[in-house]
Amino acid sequence: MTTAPLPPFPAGFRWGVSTSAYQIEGGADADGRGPSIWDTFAHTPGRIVDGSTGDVACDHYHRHAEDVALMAGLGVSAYRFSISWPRVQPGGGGPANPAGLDFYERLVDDLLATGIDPVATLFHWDLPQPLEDAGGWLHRDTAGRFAEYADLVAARLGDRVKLWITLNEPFIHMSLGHGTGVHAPGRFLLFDAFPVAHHQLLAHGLAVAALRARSSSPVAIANNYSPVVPRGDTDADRAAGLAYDALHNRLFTDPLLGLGYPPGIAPAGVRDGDLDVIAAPLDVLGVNYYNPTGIRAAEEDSPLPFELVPLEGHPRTAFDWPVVPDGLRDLLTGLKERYGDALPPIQVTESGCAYDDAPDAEGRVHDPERIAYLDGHLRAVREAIDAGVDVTGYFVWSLLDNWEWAEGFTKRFGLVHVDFATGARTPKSSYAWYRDLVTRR
Ligand code: PNW
Repeated sequence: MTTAPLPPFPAGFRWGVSTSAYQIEGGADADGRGPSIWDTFAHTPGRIVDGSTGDVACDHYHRHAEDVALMAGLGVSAYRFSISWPRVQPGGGGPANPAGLDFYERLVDDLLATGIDPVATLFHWDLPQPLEDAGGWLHRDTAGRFAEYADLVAARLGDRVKLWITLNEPFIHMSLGHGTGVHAPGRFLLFDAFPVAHHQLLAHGLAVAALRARSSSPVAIANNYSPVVPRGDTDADRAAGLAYDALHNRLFTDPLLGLGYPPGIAPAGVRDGDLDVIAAPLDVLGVNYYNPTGIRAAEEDSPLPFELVPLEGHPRTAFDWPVVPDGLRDLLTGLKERYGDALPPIQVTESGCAYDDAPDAEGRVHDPERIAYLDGHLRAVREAIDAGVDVTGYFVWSLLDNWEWAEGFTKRFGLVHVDFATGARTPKSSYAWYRDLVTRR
């Protein structure tokens, strides 16, 4: 690497790494955990490209001490993990399973003892299966169940978690989980999936109130954003770009920040008062960014009003996602432009890339592409800060290679390589790079 050192970041900037429960924990039947929609989905033949499941994943449930030690070695100031709802409430309701909360309490206490801020996401897509059987996110009652679960978690950990994140990427959970069926629960509803947006947002708002009643720590939501690059220059292409932007980038954020649903998108089932619940003040906006999206008008016979087009002229990751660091800068400055003073401070809660990393003959894992990716995206964050956007943290997705949803074990996002046959962890060269960056600050 011959690039210049990264410019300084503001004092107190939070440097972190992210993971999620189903992707790393394993321990699927341990200590009273119940099934989630991802257990059901992964065990359904044909859903996961390599036929794998998260039954064992990185076995973090049994190796969390080793993983906290890896973070200590990395020198990060924060760790974003998610709490598995079906560990805490195996049936999706009722009293807590104490053993489930015990696990997260040990993790949180280990982190604090190591000087790492625990950042807990309450829902990273692993809905308890009994709630899905009762209608899942298509059913309004699921929002209330989520607030009860948030209350149970905050009653135990409210004094120690340093930042709460209610939901992870409600857009991806709606679109891939319920629109196109690529993710659990595997529903193919296309635009009939909109109630899933409203009920997740309602769940978020009710959970904000539940968390504030038990904890003085700040509260956030982590949204996925993808700046739209219009492709084609007809009016129909431009209209398609705006329609996709409203869907991906504004459907959740507009109501969260008090603007209501974008015109033309009105989920059925919105009741009086719901928008006030949803617009509960946020302390932090979590931004997950991977890549922009090329959009043009769809063919006449398409069920969708837009078509996604691959963006040419960029390096690509093993996911075939284009590497576009400037997209992150434009996203951050665009959020500031659109929402102005209503925009809370931002933390980039996920940023990272998949490459086909493998140990060399000496057992070392070299991932210069990941170093270049992170370097570029951090420069983009720095540029956004210079342009007046209040960005207060950055979390690399991910600490570990892990179980990448429908892609199973085929996509490696970690700073640490994991041999999925043995569970052995090997820090990659990007781990050393991020450590040097973080510890110099
Ligand atoms: C996010 N897309 O998911 C999730 O929060 C992580 O759990 C996941 O491992 C990570 O990004 C990498 O995929 C996404 O198709 C899944 O645009 C799909 C998309 C975006 C984000």
